[in-house]
Amino acid sequence: MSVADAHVLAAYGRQFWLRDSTGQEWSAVTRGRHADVVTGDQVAWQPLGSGQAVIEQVRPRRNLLRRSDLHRTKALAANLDQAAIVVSGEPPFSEELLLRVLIAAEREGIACMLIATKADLPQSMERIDARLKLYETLGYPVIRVAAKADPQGTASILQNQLTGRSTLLLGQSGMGKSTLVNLLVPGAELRTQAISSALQTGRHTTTFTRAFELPAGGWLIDSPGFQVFGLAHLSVSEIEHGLREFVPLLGHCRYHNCGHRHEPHCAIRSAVQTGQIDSRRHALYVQLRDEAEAIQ
Ligand SMILES: Nc1nc2c(ncn2[C@@H]2O[C@H](COP(=O)(O)OP(=O)(O)OP(=O)(O)O)[C@@H](O)[C@H]2O)c(=O)[nH]1
Ligand SMILES: [Mg+2]
Ligand SMILES: [Zn+2]
Repeated sequence: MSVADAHVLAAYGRQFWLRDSTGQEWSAVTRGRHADVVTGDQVAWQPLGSGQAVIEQVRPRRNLLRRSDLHRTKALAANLDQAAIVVSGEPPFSEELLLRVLIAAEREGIACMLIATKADLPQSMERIDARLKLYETLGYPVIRVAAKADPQGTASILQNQLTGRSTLLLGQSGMGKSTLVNLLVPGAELRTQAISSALQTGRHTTTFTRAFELPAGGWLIDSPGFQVFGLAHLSVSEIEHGLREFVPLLGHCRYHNCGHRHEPHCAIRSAVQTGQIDSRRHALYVQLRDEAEAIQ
């Protein structure tokens, strides 16, 4: 007997949490050693009885956001409409990590926005405001919220952006991702605890990626904070194209293989000198390019 595809709500190591087409949820494993299943996947599956299921096959994905180092690729989530990078000034977010995420998402054609939280903390926003404005200038929507001080206002602003879409929340640990999920999805905390105890994980900081259905439709996916975000799976060209202000200038340097570092008559460096391109973004780009060239 064949059953309709299920939606992968959570992935933890080799264990998964599924929702079937009737809304019933299942703890699942994959058949054999194949474990290439990720939150947001649609899968063919079979019940094994007593709430246990087995995943037979992953359906083709629209996109797959991932990070990687030399040894391993980590898939974060699949079939996304957008990624929301959660940042705050307390603790100050890393612009390098932000850029890495933006580049990885660009490569997959996933739209990105920034959610800046903790507007209620003194100086939290002031500290990062100039940088946030830069990202707005680059065309990334930036949503400023205070989840703790103004939960209702925060919920209504975010509902506009999130309803009906599948959105991955990601960012460094402690930025406030889970706080936003708990605000927007009634019962999310309890749901998390249920899955955590079924999968035997910890409970405080987020330890695995999980999707929650939004009350008005769409999916909100919480993920564990990260401290590194490797781009070993990307080419130098993909990195260049991930800085959107670079794109119109690519191909305008004197040398077709210009690295935009020290080369003469470089369109990108000229734009940095005139202030048209932000010098900090350029410096981060050089760092990422050095890193990519060292391993390619
Ligand atoms: N003052 C203030 N504190 C906040 C706000 N949002 C979150 N916090 C606090 O920041 C801390 C971290 O919040 P979480 O939502 O757990 O952060 P996270 O991004 O999910 O962290 P990880 O799961 O470790 O990746 C908690 O102590 C929250 O109470 C906010 O808007 N204002
Ligand atoms: Mg969390
Ligand atoms: Zn150049």
